[in-house]
Amino acid sequence: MVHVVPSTIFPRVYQMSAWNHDVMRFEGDVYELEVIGSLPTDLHGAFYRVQPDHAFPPMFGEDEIPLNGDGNICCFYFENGHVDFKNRYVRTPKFEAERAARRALFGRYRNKYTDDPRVRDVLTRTTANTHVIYHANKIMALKEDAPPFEIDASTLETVGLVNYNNTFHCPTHTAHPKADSDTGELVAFGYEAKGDGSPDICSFTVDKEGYVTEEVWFKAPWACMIHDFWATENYVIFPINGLKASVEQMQKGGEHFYWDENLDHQLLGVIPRRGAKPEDVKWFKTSRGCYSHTINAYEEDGNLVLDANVWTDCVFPFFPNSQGKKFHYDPKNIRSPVLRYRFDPKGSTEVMVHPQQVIQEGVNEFGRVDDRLLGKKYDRYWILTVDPTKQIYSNGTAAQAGFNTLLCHNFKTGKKQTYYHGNDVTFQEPCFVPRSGGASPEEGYIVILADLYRESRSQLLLFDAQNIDKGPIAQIKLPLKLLDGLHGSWVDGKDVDLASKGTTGKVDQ
Ligand code: V55
Ligand code: FE
Repeated sequence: MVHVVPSTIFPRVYQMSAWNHDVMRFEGDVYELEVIGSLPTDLHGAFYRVQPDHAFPPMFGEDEIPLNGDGNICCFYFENGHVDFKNRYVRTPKFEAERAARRALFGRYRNKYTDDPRVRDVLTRTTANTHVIYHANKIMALKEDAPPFEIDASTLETVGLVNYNNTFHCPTHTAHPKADSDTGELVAFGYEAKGDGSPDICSFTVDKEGYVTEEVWFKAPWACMIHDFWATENYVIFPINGLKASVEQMQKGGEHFYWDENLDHQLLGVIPRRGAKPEDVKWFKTSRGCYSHTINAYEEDGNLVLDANVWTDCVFPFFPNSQGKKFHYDPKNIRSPVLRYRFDPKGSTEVMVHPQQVIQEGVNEFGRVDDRLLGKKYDRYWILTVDPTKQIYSNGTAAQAGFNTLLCHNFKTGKKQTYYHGNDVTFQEPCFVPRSGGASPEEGYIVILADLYRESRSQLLLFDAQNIDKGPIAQIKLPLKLLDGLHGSWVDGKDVDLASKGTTGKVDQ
């Protein structure tokens, strides 16, 4: 009898196409990238960023969602006016097990009940696909359902799971921790911290040596996706939205989250950053919407100032609503204005917190600041927006926003600058790069990936951060097209060296 091996073939029309149209599955190096324009020669460091990129056809085929791809990290290493590129998957237990089997063994996004029985005992089923950051001599790949994975800064090899020198006690870790540039601390949290569907949050701080120094556990009013948060000098603030976790739904083989369309409000959970007790948390009500990413926050005259884009409906249309219906709204009607909240953290929670100001109308996402100003008063943020007067390239997908424009907002002048690269181009998240030599805040560059669909290539654009409307000062050409990815970080050259643990493969040698 002939033994028939099922062929490896990815579904062509699937929910993944709500965002990522395809898979890349590529690992490799490109030495000495082509550069149009000229690079500042004192720019020394690396831009790391990650994309979800299914290594194997997903177990649930067309019903897969884009958040479940395997973390595939790339690095653009800059030195002496040269740029080298490297791309490598994170070696998670999931990636390794599926590679050995040459097929998917893990089921749905954050649903262990759908996994192949032979992988029930793995350490973690995370995909490590959401952010890459630097802290305490380590490059870390993050996903909010698991501890970080350390990545070698030069080779992109996976070093292993991070436990903060055995001081980390939470099974989950946000992909959006905030670094405090004054203290060198990393302010972070884990949610669903006592298991799938638990409303428990563990709010913690890692010091500059990589040890957990603050840790407080408390319960949110309900368990939901807490994808990002705000941190100021003295407070941390958790946005609580209607993307609720349901163990019942998971056990039925469904998604981890559902959208509670009957919820008429959201919450802001405020707790002191230092020395907090569980009973110190205060829950402020805010208007209906869907929190996703924050931009920045600070304290002013005893008030908290919180900036974020807030979606008018469920940010992820592929999660079902409470009736089990997916794609429950028309993505053309959704908006995501940038809002500013200002309220007294010591004030009454009986009073609803309304946004003080709409800073930017329309569809906006992936707002970033000069990270040295996280938690502090700041002048500028850079964000992706959709300019409806220009071509909105959607890649033929159901719900891709088509971010065609990079926007810089200046609070001090009230002025905005924008940049449109051309038709059939979409942008990925911008990242601020400080100018070398102790430059003042917001002096530096913006790096941003542009996906050139006509040429099937991606290009990393480098802007003078304060003059994006003048166009890129350099365009770094890639010979391949990356997928729509998520987040990334600029890491200074000396930190790249500190975070390089391997002995081989240094990109610049
Ligand atoms: C996001 C991304 C995730 C996730 C939860 O962009 C939220 C938001 C790539 O994974 O698991
Ligand atoms: Fe994110």
